[in-house]
Amino acid sequence: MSHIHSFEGLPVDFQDFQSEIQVDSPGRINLIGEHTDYNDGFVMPTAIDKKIYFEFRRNGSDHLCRIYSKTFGRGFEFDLRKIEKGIGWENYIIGVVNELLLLDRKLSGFDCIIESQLPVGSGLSSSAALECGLAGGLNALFQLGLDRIEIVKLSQKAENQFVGMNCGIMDQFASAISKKDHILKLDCRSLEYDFIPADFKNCQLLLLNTNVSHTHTDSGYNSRRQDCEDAVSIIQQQYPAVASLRDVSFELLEEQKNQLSERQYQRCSYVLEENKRVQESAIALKEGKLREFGKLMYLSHEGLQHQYEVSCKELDFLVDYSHDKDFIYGSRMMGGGFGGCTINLIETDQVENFLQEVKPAYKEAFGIELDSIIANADEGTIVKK
Ligand code: GAF
Repeated sequence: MSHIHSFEGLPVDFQDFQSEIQVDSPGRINLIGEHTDYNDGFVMPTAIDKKIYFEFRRNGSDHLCRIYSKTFGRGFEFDLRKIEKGIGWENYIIGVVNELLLLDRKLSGFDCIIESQLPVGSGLSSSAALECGLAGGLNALFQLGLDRIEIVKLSQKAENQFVGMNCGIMDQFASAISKKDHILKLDCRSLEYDFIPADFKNCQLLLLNTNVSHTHTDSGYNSRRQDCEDAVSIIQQQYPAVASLRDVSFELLEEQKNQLSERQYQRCSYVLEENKRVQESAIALKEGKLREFGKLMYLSHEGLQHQYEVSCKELDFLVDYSHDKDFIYGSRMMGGGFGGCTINLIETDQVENFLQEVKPAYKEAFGIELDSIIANADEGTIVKK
């Protein structure tokens, strides 16, 4: 028998909710550096101005936790003494609570109201926003003394262990650590980072949401990660010092090509090339060379489509559609893939015209509405008392 109980509608005693802590927890975009994080590589994400909002209060119980989503119009309650897996979004919440308990942090009963601006499955990482927002809020509510990096790590662990998605650290890091009007450049091995001004001059970042999600959390994503890890294990037989693809040069990969399957070789080539593109992109953006950065975005997409094989026909359609438009400097799929959004660097004064053209074209091709979001680089998790 499950100890997690779902309920519909706002509980009566939530109607006059006096919160002790409020948290604004953002979604993220990634400019470039896809599927590199779990290979100890480089990424360039930032939090955006689309968020999940939380309100927290202690409820006087030792063990009862009640969560209500205004967005879904329903909620659930669970018991701190009987942690077990739930379904769907419940696991991001219970997973974080579980990690806090495993760290021996003293929690007691709490109530939480959540409202989200992040479309689920769009690749804006509503999951990391949920995890980091919850962890940040409970940290403040119960004065747990965790720093931001600890929050990032435990949120990632919750997703790996409890949800079963072997994600890297990028999404949680971006959601928690970003700085308004800046792009993070993160070394996922050392966790060293710096900020690049998000100065896109006459351009903006436009997200096009395919509104498709072809695979469930996991299989496709986890199997790509497995391909990379298997390749590393093979290379390690001759080069034991190689701990991840970060330690593999282009020369070493060529030398090892015959030991690897064609698929493993393609996955590895993509990762090495994408890491190089991140370095080049950081320089291009710092120097304001937006066209150069845009070309790297297109190359990133090509690699994701053909070598890493995580794109899909809807994403490819949108990237192809942008290609001959001089006012679009770059376009690529963003995030884990198999659906979600493309990210486009587009001249600001062309956005409306372009949307009027691409939306009906997409609808005609797939029979699905295309949604659009202008994404601005924003601050990571904000906790307010
Ligand atoms: C998902 C994962 F959660 C990230 O860790 C990252 O690997 C990304 O896909 C691909 O770059 O968002």
